[in-house]
Amino acid sequence: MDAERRDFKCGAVALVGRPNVGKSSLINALLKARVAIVSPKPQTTRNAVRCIYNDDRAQIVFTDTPGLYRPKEKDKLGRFLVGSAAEALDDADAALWLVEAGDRKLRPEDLEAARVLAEADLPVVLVVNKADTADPEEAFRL
Ligand SMILES: Nc1nc2c(ncn2[C@@H]2O[C@H](COP(=O)(O)OP(=O)(O)OP(=O)(O)O)[C@@H](O)[C@H]2O)c(=O)[nH]1
Ligand SMILES: [Mg+2]
Repeated sequence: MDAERRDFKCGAVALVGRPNVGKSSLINALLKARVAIVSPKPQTTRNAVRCIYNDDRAQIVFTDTPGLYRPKEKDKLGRFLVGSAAEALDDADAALWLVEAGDRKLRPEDLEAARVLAEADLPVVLVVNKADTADPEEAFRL
């Protein structure tokens, strides 16, 4: 095997975060194709959707997941959605945790995402999404 092939990497990466944070939009941007449904309404993604990114150095199986939050006992849809996001993490080698740049602090749903990620025990990369919604003046004051 030549050196170039030995350096080739392959892995599975799950995108997780609270509903509406822009997970599906990021998947579409990474793959440069409209593979995931995007809408302004939360709970748009209903199943873990797998898509394959290829370049010269790697093949990455990205999984777009439903948004994480803590569903109430009677919220069957919510429990299904959160369950399928957690299952996607079982199959992943690493996770991207999306939060929104415009948020002034973490919301309860973000903390729920953090809890699920801690249970999954994977390498996690924090992604600050929707960079255009941040107030640059405020960022300097932090
Ligand atoms: N301003 C801004 N809006 C964005 C950005 N990325 C996504 N959005 C908008 O955020 C909304 C939600 O985007 P989605 O990609 O559907 O979010 P999601 O996290 O997949 O949502 P669920 O599947 O419901 O959990 C849509 O109206 C997008 O157009 C961004 O970088 N900046
Ligand atoms: Mg989505």
